[in-house]
Amino acid sequence: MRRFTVLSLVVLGGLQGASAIDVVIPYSTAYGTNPSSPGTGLCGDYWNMGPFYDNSTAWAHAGANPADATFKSTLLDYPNGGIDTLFDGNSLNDWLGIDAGTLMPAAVGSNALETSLWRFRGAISILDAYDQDSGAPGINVTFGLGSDDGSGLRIGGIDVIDNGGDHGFGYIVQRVSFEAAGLYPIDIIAYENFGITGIEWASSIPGGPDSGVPSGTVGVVPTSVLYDCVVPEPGSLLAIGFGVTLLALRRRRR
Ligand SMILES: [Ca+2]
Ligand SMILES: [Ca+2]
Ligand SMILES: [Ca+2]
Repeated sequence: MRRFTVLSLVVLGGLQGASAIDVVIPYSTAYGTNPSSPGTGLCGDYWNMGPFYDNSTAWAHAGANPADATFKSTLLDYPNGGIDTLFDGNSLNDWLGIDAGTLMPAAVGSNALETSLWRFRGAISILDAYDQDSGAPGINVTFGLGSDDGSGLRIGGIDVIDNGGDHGFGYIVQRVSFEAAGLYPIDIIAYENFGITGIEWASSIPGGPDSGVPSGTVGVVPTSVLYDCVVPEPGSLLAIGFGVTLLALRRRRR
């Protein structure tokens, strides 16, 4: 009995220690400095596919197969507001709520929610003002990702939250340290297997609605800090950067 107690304490201590360590996002992963105009949300992709039981399989499917539909995600809070989940008999339109009108092709909106895969891509604008902790290095921002079933958050290509698997609605919270202010790539996956489904992406950045977000965060990540996927992937950004450099060199030679 005593041995069990000691072991439990060690396991608990280990978990608390792990969650207290920031995930560091280097500035080298950023697209560059912040845009001057506010963002309008992320790009959403949808596949009528599943079930998935881990994030790597879901991400691999999304990477290898064209989406069945696309939409604009102004707030990653589906279903909208304080309700965490909808029954799978509801339609994709019901679930997307305020963003349903952007679904292309629109006919896909009548699909039921059972066995669905979603991906949300673009960029997030990080300002010095978002720093939660002046005593810790970098710009410290807390993110929470809640889902039924699985979900995952990558920033700058780095795994920040793995809330994967087949499970009821629950949040995982993780603090991040951004090396500097700038525009950082966002990639979020979510999938529904059976029963009920929902996703919410919360943070310590003010301005978004409080849809019942967890401690350490203040609301859903606000639309104004999110930029859609016209922002190039890091690989193509390099290509564009290279092209611009070539142009500059040619101009200089003239
Ligand atoms: Ca909600
Ligand atoms: Ca700090
Ligand atoms: Ca479910």
